[in-house]
Amino acid sequence: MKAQFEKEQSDSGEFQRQEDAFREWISADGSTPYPAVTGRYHLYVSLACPWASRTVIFRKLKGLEDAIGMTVVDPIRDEKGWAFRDPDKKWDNTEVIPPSTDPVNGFHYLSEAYEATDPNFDGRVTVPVLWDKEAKVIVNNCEDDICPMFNNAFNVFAKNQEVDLFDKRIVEADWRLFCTLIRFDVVYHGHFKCNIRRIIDYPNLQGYLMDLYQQPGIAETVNFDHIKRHYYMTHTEINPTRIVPIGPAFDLTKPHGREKIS
Ligand SMILES: N[C@@H](CCC(=O)N[C@@H](CS)C(=O)NCC(=O)O)C(=O)O
Repeated sequence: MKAQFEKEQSDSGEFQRQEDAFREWISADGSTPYPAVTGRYHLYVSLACPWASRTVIFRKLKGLEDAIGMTVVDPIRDEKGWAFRDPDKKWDNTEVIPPSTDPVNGFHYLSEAYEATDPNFDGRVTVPVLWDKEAKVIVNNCEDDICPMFNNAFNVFAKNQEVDLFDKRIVEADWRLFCTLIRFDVVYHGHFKCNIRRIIDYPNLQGYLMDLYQQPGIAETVNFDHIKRHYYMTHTEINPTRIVPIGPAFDLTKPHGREKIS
């Protein structure tokens, strides 16, 4: 079968994810070229993408919302890739919404950020992107780097300095798993046909998921509308009708019962 991304297919047919192209580091000590300066960097994310969502969570937990701006791309990706669209105009299978202008750079497509950084870039344009507003280049497009960078480099002015996200009770690995679990029943179970069981069928996993969801600030980083419209409307090879299901019905705000295991 022809792969969705032919350049990323191994000889034996496995998906070999492309290497992230930009891996520069923001320095905590103020050294150049990327000193940790408030207001200088901007995060481009999709709330549908699990990797990008991890950076959104770290930005939130470290209290970096004032220090690092953020723009959310439209959840639906067509052949031109991630685009900026007016969030009040919802592309919902009835009408194609043209791109709007990103407030930081005037971009219409995220590919313009890649182009500005490396005119020869010919890989897939992915989120998250950490953009330097001063140098006008992408500093880093790898979630594995951006999360620890947010955790360490900005401690000078982070509001939640006492929260060390890497060695307290809830650790980085929990947030990584959270971003997968939260998408499972909503998208992976139906759209990706991973349907032997749902997370909700595992009471301990569901309790764990709800416990993380109920941590301060986390629920507002989760956008089920974006998650569902992204997957069901972007992967037309899997869902040619682009119909987005209304369900499943669930309530992640119910008591999680996890105090029993503390
Ligand atoms: N290795 C990247 C992965 C990011 C990634 O694959 N993002 C997906 C969305 S979940 C994307 O932007 N895909 C664009 C495309 O496939 O065209 C990271 O760690 O940040």
